[in-house]
Amino acid sequence: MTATTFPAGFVWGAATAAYQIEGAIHEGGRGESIWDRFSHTPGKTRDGATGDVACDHYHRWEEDFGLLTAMGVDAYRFSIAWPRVLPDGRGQVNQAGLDFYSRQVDALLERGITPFATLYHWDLPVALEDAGGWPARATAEAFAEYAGVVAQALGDRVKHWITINEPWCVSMLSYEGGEHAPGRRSWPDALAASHHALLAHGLAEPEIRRYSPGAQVGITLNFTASVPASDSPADRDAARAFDGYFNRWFLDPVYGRGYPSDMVAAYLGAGYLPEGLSFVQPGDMDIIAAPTDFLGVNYYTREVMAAGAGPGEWQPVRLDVPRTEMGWEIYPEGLYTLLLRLYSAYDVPRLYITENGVSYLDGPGADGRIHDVRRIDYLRQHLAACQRAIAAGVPLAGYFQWSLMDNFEWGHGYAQRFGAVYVDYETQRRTPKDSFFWYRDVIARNGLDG
Ligand code: IFM
Repeated sequence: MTATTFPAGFVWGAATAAYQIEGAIHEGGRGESIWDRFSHTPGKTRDGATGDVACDHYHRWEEDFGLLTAMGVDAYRFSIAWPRVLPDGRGQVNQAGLDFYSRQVDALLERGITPFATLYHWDLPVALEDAGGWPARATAEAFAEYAGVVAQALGDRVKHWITINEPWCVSMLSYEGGEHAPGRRSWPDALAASHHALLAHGLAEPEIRRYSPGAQVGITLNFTASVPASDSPADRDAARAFDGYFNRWFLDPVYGRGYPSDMVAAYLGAGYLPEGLSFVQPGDMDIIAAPTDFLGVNYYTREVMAAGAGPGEWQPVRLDVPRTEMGWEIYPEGLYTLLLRLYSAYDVPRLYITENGVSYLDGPGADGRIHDVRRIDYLRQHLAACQRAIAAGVPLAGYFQWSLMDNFEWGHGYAQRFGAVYVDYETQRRTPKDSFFWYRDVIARNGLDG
């Protein structure tokens, strides 16, 4: 490995998620998901956007796989829509749904592309939400059944599995922040949901291993670097509390440390745990901490934190710095320090960046091309951070660019564009952006330019 190349065998990939690209919500026997209901509720998404059609990937996946081949990726990270497989969340299996993914897996393997399957990227069947959703323990148990069904169907060919994508979003953003489906606003619900999302991961793992011998199984967490606004003890405490809320609350249990005691105390003090940790049953923490083969890391940005109104509270500080279309600061150093921390403090045996990328709205210019130079710059800086981390000994095994193509960005609808491929939603025409070709060249040379 030179200063600009990556280790031999480094896995280069691109990522998507079912609800963000598939569309065809009423086809192939698919059931309703919480995102169907949420996006169809007035006022929940920008311009009332829904995933009804999205990128129409359900019908165009072969064309989209052609893009993967043109990009030259080693691997493709996609998610399986739970309501396509089990329209009511549990019970009756929809064979057409399984077949849809089975065909895709075969097609990927024929192209020499390794499938990385995510089992949950937020499209919970509504029947399960109506029965209590993630705050209910039964949802974790249902997830384990679902994982077994999918692993039984695909586990002979899929050997890389991600159980849950971003449990912080599954719980905090969805059950307390109200910004994501199902849009609830309750701390007790969010904290119970966080436990059950982690438990779901732990319960699913043996199911996957049973039907997918030799598979690598992991979970994907999203991390936001938390940096104090000043060196004052109060600001440092605030940054530590935000880190506890966003990062450690999920990371620590997966790596056998249980829920961080400072955060348990803070949540108890704030009245967010009226019944304490009553949702934690004997044995749960061992199930959650069962050894995984890798950790999936999603990283985009940092938050700068100052002391909030009360002890352990934080207040984000908005620095006057360049930001992406999402309003997120570009902070590649945070990826480097995160990777080092995961390796040195948590002893993570293998890491994949399962998402990293950026939204900019660049569209076709007069020459018909999309000169998204800012995306190239963002990706280059973050890949350089990866490279530094690898040089420092971090066992980073791969990188998945988010996202293969522009898609439904949740509450932001279609007003954000994270893709390496531009999607014209009127015509569904796909146009690779300059960053697509740049990334293709990085992959081909297994390294950065210069
Ligand atoms: O689009 C999302 C993705 O679904 C989960 N991680 C963050 C991305 C950008 O917001």
